[in-house]
Amino acid sequence: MTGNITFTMIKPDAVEANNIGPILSVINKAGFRILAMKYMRLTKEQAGQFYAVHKERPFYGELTEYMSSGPIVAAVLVKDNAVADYRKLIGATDPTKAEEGTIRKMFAKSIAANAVHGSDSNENAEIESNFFFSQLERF
Ligand code: IDP
Ligand code: MG
Repeated sequence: MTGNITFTMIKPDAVEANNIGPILSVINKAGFRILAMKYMRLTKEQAGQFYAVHKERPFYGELTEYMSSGPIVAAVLVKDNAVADYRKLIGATDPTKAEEGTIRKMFAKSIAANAVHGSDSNENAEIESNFFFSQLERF
């Protein structure tokens, strides 16, 4: 199957709320194929590495604490125009500003605990996928 990749995580709040299944269902119904997937918990150091681009932001400590507070689902998704289409499907960072029908509107609890991650560029989709998955884990 052809297409571009994007990288996503189902964040600790959505896992805790038993929303792994419902979120994967929305992702599949929107036409994304799962290329790789794992269920795991990040250490605070790993969360800090993943979000290193936000190191200087005031919420960095809160974000890395939160992202290591419980298990997450990490996945690589494939679809034509995957990065932009997935950003559209997840909605705005702040769920109060996210459009109806978006994953964050349906499942997010707050601007920090906002249910899912989605890559913001093809370059970051590659970097983020490589952070979590080897070639042997991609199908
Ligand atoms: P994005 O996930 O929509 O791309 P980014 O600006 O890249 O948003 O921020 C990364 C993550 O940091 C967000 O998904 C959210 O979990 C958290 N975050 C962003 N802004 C805030 C904030 O103002 N307060 C607390 N957490 C934030
Ligand atoms: Mg981002």
